Amino acid sequence: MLDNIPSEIPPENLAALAEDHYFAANPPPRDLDKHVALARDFIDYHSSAGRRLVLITSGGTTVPLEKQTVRFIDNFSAGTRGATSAEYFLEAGYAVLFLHRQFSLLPFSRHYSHATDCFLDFLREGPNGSVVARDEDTAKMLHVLRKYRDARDRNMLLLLPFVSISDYLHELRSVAQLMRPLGPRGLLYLAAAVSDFFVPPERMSEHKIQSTSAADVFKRNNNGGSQAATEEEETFDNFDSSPSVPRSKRLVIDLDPVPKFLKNLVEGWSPQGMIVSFKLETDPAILVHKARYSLDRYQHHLVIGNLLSTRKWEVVFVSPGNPDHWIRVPFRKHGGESGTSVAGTEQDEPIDPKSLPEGEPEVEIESLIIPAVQELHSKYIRTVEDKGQP
Ligand code: 9Z3
Repeated sequence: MLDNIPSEIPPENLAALAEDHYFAANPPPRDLDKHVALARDFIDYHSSAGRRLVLITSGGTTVPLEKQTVRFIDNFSAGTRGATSAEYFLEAGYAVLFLHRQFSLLPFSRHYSHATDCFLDFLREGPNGSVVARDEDTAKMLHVLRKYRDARDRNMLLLLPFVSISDYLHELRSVAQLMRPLGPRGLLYLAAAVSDFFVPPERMSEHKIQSTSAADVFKRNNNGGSQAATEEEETFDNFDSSPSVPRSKRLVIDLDPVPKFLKNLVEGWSPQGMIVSFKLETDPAILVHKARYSLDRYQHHLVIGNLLSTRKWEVVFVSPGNPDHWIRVPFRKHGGESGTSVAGTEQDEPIDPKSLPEGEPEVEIESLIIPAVQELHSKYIRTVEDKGQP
């Protein structure tokens, strides 16, 4: 990506160089200016009210394979963590700027937008052609609706969408920079599942990647080429385990690593805000180690580690100078002695996913995460205000 770099450039400047190069080479999303204007008004409004404001990132980023994108790489994230956290932050008095993957779960509407919780299932036809909530769903729906309306009417919730990894990074950088006036009252809560790899624009096809060479033959003939309109001989090799598939019919995707911006987020984009990031792993043996590594490397104030399989049941808080702190929803061990329950911080190892009950936990873990983050944020604000710096 960055060729011919003089060897005497110190590593911290290299990161800045990689950042500049990335943002210059990858075009911003079409609506960036519009989003920045909305975010600026929102942030200024809450900043002058002296309110705390959290920027939540939520959902997965796509990795487009073509400029006119037909195909892209995606990930599992539905945005449950981000959307649920947003509701608890609002409950705690924070203004919420919700930077989310387009069409992923949103605060409040998430209760009625799953495939299994389709909103139409909660409605019935009322008198005179009206549409009403079913009697058994009315109480909950009214509760959710009131909270949603209250957040919107008091201008406490701003929703900004992104799609691709480059949209996400452009939006995050711009919005984080706008948060400066909030000082330590600004909180970044990075729950989006962000791709580590991408196709750089110079290697990205403009048009849909073709699965046959039929278009090449067509183009050649229309350009007055002399080759016959037959497919060229395929070369077979034993490059991988499926040598019977000709190389020219495979799609080999070569991805570059996304430059690591998370440190710049602290130092450059949002130097006074508190930064909380999530670390996702699938292997319990490395979770805490990787979360500590992220904390040291990126100098965030808190890294919340979670495992794909148990993320709704437990997370671990890793912060500088503190022991690892596990947060768990109470549950009864599946297959264990009857009545054995594990909760809170009793156990300092990841739970064995096989011991978890089937289905979803009764308590949303975000109802425990947000008050704990809020407490750390209060301490952070006090420290900054007392000492004049974080
Ligand atoms: C998380 O770890 C989130 O908790 C989840 C939430 C993505 C697991 P869902 O949307 O899932 O509720 O379905 N987010 C951070 C993931 C991530 O990409 N982290 C980076 C990493 O692990 C560091 S910022 O390297």
